Amino acid sequence: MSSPKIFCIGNPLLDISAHVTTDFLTKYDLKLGNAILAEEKHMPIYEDLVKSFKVDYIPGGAAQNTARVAQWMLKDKQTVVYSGCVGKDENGKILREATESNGVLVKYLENSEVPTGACAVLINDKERSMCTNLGAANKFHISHLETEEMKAIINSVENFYMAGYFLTVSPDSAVLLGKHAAENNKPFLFGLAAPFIIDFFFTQVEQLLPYVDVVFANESEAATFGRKMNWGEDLAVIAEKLSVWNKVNTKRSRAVVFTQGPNATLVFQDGKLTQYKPIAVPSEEIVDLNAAGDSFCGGFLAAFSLGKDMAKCCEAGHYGAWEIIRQNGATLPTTPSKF
Ligand code: 26A
Repeated sequence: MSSPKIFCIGNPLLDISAHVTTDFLTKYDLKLGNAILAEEKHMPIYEDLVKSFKVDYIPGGAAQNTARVAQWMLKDKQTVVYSGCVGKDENGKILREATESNGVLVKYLENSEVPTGACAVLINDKERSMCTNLGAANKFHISHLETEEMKAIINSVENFYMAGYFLTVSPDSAVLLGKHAAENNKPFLFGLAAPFIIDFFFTQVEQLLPYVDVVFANESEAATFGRKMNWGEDLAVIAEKLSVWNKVNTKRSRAVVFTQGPNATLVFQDGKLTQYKPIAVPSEEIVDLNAAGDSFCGGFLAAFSLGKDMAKCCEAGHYGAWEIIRQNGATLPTTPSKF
């Protein structure tokens, strides 16, 4: 066991995953490739899903997936710490057991009033649509990071990772960690997570980005960000502008990392664009693309925490994604990482 090096924070969710018909997606007005927060009209979906299809319960939550993949690739137990809020219930226990059994040091806040959050993952022809009822995850509070135990962990870790989804819950916690990272010259890595975060939580994104050293986005998040900033449509141009946009810690240049599914990953840093090819995955080997982005970030984070260069970090990210898209949801392979 080593002392934790990477701090991840997010919304711990239990994924209720099923292969569904397009009629089911239409019934709840859900689109493939999208992730949303459940509104009143979506609430019956969780029961309906269990009644109508064969479901799998899989530990989820974007940053928790990233934490588990990074830990699996780093092997040395408790290199990764993960925090977020769960309910005091069976689903909270399931998440804790799953994440701890992967070797992650779990430091949940627990809430006795609200059940653990759930995410309906609706798969259709390998694409997915996600509908999240945050539940207890929405009860995360900055005071949890101000306990002596958590302060000691935050002071001792070397890297921070968060997905944009957490900005819907506790943006002040995000900024607290961002400031700590910048003041102590520790890297802060951040995934934009979903277009709706950029569309509807842009103020929070703008508040956090100055502290961010590595930004991850897929092509649709990158394009949404570009539109929001009036930076046009060209991903290379958006990456270039974002790489120098509002940065607090000037001791580190910002790397902007845009994944594009099977196409080359674009990286813009220090005035230079570089492209890295992912591992080709024949379509018959793909189980589903759920958590592909999270696992790219997990692999990248693992290599990054070991001080590897950008080529190696992207190679590790591609490897993480390659493994996870050949599994159901964010399920880790039972075999050790080959990285
Ligand atoms: C706030 N929202 C909507 C969310 C999420 C989320 N994780 C945190 N917050 N909506 C979906 N996810 C997770 O994304 C993973 C796939 O990338 C799902 O739980 C799923 O495991």
